[in-house]
Amino acid sequence: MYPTALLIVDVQNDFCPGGALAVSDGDQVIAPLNRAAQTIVQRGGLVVASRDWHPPTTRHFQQYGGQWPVHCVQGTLGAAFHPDLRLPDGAVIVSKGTGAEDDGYSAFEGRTDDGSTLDETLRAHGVRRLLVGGLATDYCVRASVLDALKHGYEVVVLTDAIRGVNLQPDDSARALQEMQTHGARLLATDEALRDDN
Ligand code: VGL
Repeated sequence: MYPTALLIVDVQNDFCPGGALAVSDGDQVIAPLNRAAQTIVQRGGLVVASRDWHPPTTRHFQQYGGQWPVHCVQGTLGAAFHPDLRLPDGAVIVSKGTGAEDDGYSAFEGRTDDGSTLDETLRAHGVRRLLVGGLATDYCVRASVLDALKHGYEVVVLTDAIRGVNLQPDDSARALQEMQTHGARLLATDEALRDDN
């Protein structure tokens, strides 16, 4: 049996209520993700947390021609993981969007502290199956899931552990549909953990 990894996407202060790019109910993903992280570690799996980690000047931001207000600037409180998120010892952090030209929506574009890609890290641990939750459904979760599928991972999206930006009201629903069409399974966290036994 290959180990499973939990990929926690961008559960950072700026994407949670009160943050610079708050996703509505963004903090509601934390409880199921904490449960999943604990269970995955107990089963010998890996927990990976991605973070948006932008330089102060980047084409990702509106004032430099991009789409978004300033958020998740490297080293700021807004870029920190939400204080209620419990990352287990040994969790791997992947930073993305670190370049001045780089949106960094997908965790597969990021690097760990030792410079590895997410794909290299997962392979090194023998991971074939990914549970994915976090923020935001219609951007970084979507992009990370589609990349994971392209890389050949089996992917389960944790439907109660994601929330979307929804610039258009149905963006998250469409993103979920797209992830499913490309081969992701959609399961509530507790079902996914049962299924992983
Ligand atoms: C995200 C919008 C802009 C995300 C990042 O983490 O999904 N969304 N930057």
